Amino acid sequence: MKISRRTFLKTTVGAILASGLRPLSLLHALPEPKGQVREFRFSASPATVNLGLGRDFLAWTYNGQVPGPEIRVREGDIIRVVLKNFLPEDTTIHWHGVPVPNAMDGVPDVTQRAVAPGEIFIYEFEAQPAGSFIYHSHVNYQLDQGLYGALIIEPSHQKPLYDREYTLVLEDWVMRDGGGTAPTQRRPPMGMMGGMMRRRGGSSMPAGPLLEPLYDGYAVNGSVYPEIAPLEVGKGERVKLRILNASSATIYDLSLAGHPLRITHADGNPVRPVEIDMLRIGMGERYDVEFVANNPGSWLLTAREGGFGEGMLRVPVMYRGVTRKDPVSPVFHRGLRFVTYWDLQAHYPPDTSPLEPPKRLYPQTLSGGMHSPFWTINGQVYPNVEPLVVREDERVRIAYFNRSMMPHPMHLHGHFFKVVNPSLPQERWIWKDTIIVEPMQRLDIEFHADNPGNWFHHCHNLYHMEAGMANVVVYQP
Ligand SMILES: [Cu+2]
Repeated sequence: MKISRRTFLKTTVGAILASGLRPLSLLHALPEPKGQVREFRFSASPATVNLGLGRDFLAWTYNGQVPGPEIRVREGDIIRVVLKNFLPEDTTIHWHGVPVPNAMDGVPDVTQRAVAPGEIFIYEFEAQPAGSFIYHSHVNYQLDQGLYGALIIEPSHQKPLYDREYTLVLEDWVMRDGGGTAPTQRRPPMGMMGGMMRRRGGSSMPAGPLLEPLYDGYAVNGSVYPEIAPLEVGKGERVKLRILNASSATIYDLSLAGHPLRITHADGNPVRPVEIDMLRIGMGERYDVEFVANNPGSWLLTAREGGFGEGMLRVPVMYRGVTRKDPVSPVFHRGLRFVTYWDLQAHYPPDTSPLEPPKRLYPQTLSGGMHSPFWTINGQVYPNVEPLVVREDERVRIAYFNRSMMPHPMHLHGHFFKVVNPSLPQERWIWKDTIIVEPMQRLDIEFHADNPGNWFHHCHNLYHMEAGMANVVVYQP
């Protein structure tokens, strides 16, 4: 049933229409899908934004705002996004984490021809499964220029067990015209010149890709502290935070003063709840956490200084009726409770995955950066890479080995994968779609090849991806 819908969507929507055509007339002939159709109209266009600190600057936006509008639908709904490109260059939208049909995945030259200036493209797919996701452009550095937003799929039948919910989109910003591509200081590759040399200007090495910028603002939902409105909570409430890291090159270690956090979902997938004091979240990762508001006051959710999060990201949490002005910061002392991927367990393990050992093994060595402007997988720079060939219904293992001094949040399109954890039975291995491979770490994942097509697989540090750290999973007939 799922297959036929995929095939159906592939053949009927997604056509690039000439500018000015009314796209809806094309769709009137389609049979009514089962879920409710939720239509959104997105204009990708340059716009002046102000994230705080009194700086107006020109960013690239969906509908004139950063982040773009939150898409919130129910599981089983049909999401239809009519994208019109008002930018001076090609664009696409990728639905990060959602296993959409291949033609809807939004990767230029892999799943579609990019949407040229003035063109319209219609994305349409079933909202499945429930969870917290991100949408963003998959062209050039557009993610770091402002083209991203939250995509929330609510469960179809399940009453929320919390009293209040907030979506927090974490964003690293160059607050100048052009965002991440603005002429600004660049971070040299780790290890080069002892990591101390700063580089000015919009380019990096001669003939190389852009190096990541030194960011000058960390925003949450488009506002930099102290401009950001406090998250208001009531005493005794159970509060859910959907934390989405839409940053291009920043990993955060987050802690909320006065309250432990309970992790309930990793990349949208339920995990056995675990109480922690600090949460590490890489680019492209999402965590749902909860806390009980039982400690009235004015508090801060903060990223640790000196981590990869630079410590500048702050979100105030304020109890109703509390007037205290200065919020209390968390203290990042030793002994804070945190978890690794191997401490998490799947909560409702779906049993779709065959239990036989994987048919294919792909070792993926991550390296580069030190003496070259490129980042590589197995020494190869995208697009000059060998594909990861799979057949439908196979179980595939990817063995990462990070031979560099930088963390790489690796992301596989179109599939969730299990994180291999030898100390747990397979049905307890957690499901994710993005995973940080730490410096010099070895880490394995396995996925079930159940979504035919060509799927991008890459580091979610945008600057590593653009510098070559990507390849493609290809289904062989
Ligand atoms: Cu990377």
